Formats: sequence, structure tokens, C-alpha cells
Amino acid sequence: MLKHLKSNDKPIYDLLKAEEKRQHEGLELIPSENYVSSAVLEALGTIFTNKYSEGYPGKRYYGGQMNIDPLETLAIERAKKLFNADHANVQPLSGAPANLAVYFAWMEPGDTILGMDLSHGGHLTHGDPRTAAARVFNFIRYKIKDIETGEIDYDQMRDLAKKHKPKIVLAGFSAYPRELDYAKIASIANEVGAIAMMDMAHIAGLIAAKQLKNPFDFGFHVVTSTTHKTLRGPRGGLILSKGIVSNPLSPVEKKIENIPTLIDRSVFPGLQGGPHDNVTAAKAVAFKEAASPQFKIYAKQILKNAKRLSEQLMKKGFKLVTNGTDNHLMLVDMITSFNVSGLQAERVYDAIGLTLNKNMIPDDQRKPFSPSGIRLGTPAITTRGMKEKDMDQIAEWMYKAITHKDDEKYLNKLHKEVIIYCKNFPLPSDF
Ligand code: DSN
Repeated sequence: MLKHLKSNDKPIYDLLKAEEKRQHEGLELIPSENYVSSAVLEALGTIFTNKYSEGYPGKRYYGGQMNIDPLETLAIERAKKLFNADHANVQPLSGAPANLAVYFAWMEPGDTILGMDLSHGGHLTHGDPRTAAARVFNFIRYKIKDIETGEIDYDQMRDLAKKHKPKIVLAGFSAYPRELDYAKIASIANEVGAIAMMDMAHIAGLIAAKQLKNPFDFGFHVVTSTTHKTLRGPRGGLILSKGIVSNPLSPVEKKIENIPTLIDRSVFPGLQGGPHDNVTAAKAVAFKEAASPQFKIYAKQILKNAKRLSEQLMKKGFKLVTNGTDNHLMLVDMITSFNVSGLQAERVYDAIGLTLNKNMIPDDQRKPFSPSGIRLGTPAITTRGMKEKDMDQIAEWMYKAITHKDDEKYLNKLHKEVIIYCKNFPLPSDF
């Protein structure tokens, strides 16, 4: 394996080997990362990467699509079934372009979107002023009501919706540990004539496995996602919608039932050129895996592990934003807990082989590069087969490391313990 890479490009080969070692010897706690299966990895590294296929199955701008058309169709059908959607577009290169494609599908420049504030758990693409989308559209942001329970301020959401008349009411997050009230969000959207859109990137695998609620069951019109987080596929994006699926080559009126066609036309030719067919193949493989009984067991264990880890951390004095979690992730206020910034904490944990990320907490007074919090989660360690008792061990290491943060010798000792522990938990690609 890799003999050509080794002989043709040694620096890249060496970096790959070093990364293999890092992934094996460390605990991956970044909640948006995961380890793909060997089948997903194999699909990614195939000659599907050689092909151009601008357009959609049966409607391409290049010849030679006799294998790509059925491939993309299979990916589409699997995605629709997995999430109970009328339509799936599997071409978005990742989550940010997927969101942008929906904005451009449904809105005109200057139109308004109501989304969640970044420091309260929303995502950059939900309206951060530094993004390209924020230069085109008018973003208004809602917050959580209460940092202790983490409940979204639905009254504020309704008031803002009535005042600003958004075209899209956007739910979804990258750092919010609680379940959403989709029925309420859909009703607010409905009241003001907006569509309800969910960015489920973080929790797609948990929704696929029916461990968290599916927004389509509550009247949502569009759901976007990445495919590489809890869903455990290749890096990529996905847009699901309700509506009539018609010919993406013909312009259609901006009506709710035409959303699938509007989205297809917005992805291509609106925003992207040729889809990455090797990634489409890997997405299809991941959708099949996510429909399996084993995946349901996996998703249940992600939640059990997150609950256990959050309880153990709180017992040791870690202050969790919202005091717990309903999903796979936790947000910890490290300033209140140990008077350590998120940046310092990230470095201490890196030193012992625990990878997580610094993160803003709601209304953080500190800067994004040195915020008050850290964010961690259980999807990747659960893929490696870790269970509740392993969460107790991780909480113990996290406590010991942060309370000995300046003791290099002690941190080295913990790092060795982590490396030895990890040997019992192979990556899926080892099989
Ligand atoms: N960057 C992803 C995350 O870490 O949550 C979101 O896009």
C-alpha cells in the first residue's frame, strides 16, 4: 500500500505516516471530526476522481456518464431514504457552499435570514459579518435565553421574525448541546411567510439513526449538512428538501414546491462546476452504512458517552454551558472552571494527546483566538469502540492535566498513559 506515494513523493508520504501515528496515538475529541470506514476511504481513493460530470444524472454537459449517472442516482436515493426527504443534492463540496446554495436558491441580494448567533452556538455561515454571504444578505441573529438550561429564546426569535420579515428562518449550530424545538421554529417561519431551514451538519448521524428528531417531521422545507461529522462519511456537503423534483435545466418560479429545482440550479451552474465523483461514491457508501443496525448502536453510544463524559466533567468542577448535553458535544467555560483560557486549555490537552478545540461561549468577552471555552465531543472516540468507563478515564485525564498545566514532566507522564490506552482502540481503517 502507498508504494507509489512513497517512491514518488517522500515528503507527502512522511507527513501521512506522521498523521497516521497522531490519529492512532491520540484521543480525537473535536465534535465535528470522525474516522471513516475502510470502504469510505477506498471509494475516495478511486479513479472516479478522473471524471468531469457537470450537470445532473441524465442531464450532463460531458459524455461518458454511463457509470457516474447511476453512482450519483444511488447516492441521491440513499440520502433521501435516510432522511425522509423528497429530494437530495449530493454535489455540494462542503457545508458552507451547501448553505450558500440554499440562500441563493431562495433569496435575492438584500433579503433577510434569521439565524443563530455565532457565540451562542450558531455557525459562521449563519451570518457572521466576515462571511461572503453577509455581504450579500441581511442576517439577523437570535440567541439562547438562558445559559444554564441553554434554551433558545423562541420569543425573541418570533419577535425578530415579525420585525424583520426574513425569507429564511435558519436553525442549526456548531456549538450547541441541546435538542431544538423544530415545531416551534417551523411555526415561526410559517407565521412570517419564511421557509424553515435546518443546518444539521453536527447531528446528521444522530438524526439518520433516529436518535435525535428529524426536522422534516415538523414541517421544515430544507435541511443542509456536511457528510463527515457524526454521519461518518467523506468531507462533503448535502442538501435535502421537500417539494416537487423536476427538470433542473428549466427555470422555475420561486415557489415552495419548486425548492428542489431551485436548489439544483443554485448548486450547478449557480455556485459550483463539476462535482467530485469520487466523493459522491464515498458519500453513497456512508449513507448505506448509516442506514445499518450497527450505525444505530453507534449513534446511541455517542449519546451515552457524551452524557457520561459531561457528568464526570461536571463532578470534577468543569462548568458546562447549559449544564450538560442532549447530543454529542459539550461546551466548557474554562475561565469560570479553572481560570484558564480556551487557548491555554487546548494547548495543555494537545500536550497529552487529547485533541479538542477552543471555542467562544455565549456573549464571550474574550477574542475568538483566545476565547473562554473549549468544545469537545464523542463521535470519533465512540467509533474507536470507547464506552462509558472510558469516558471516566478521559474526564480524569482532563482534570489532572488542567490542574497540573505548568508541570511538563507530569503532562509527559499523562501523554504516555494516553498513548498506551489508545493501543486498545484501533481505527476503522485498520481493519
Ligand atoms: N468547522 C465545523 C465545526 O468544527 O463545527 C463547522 O463547520
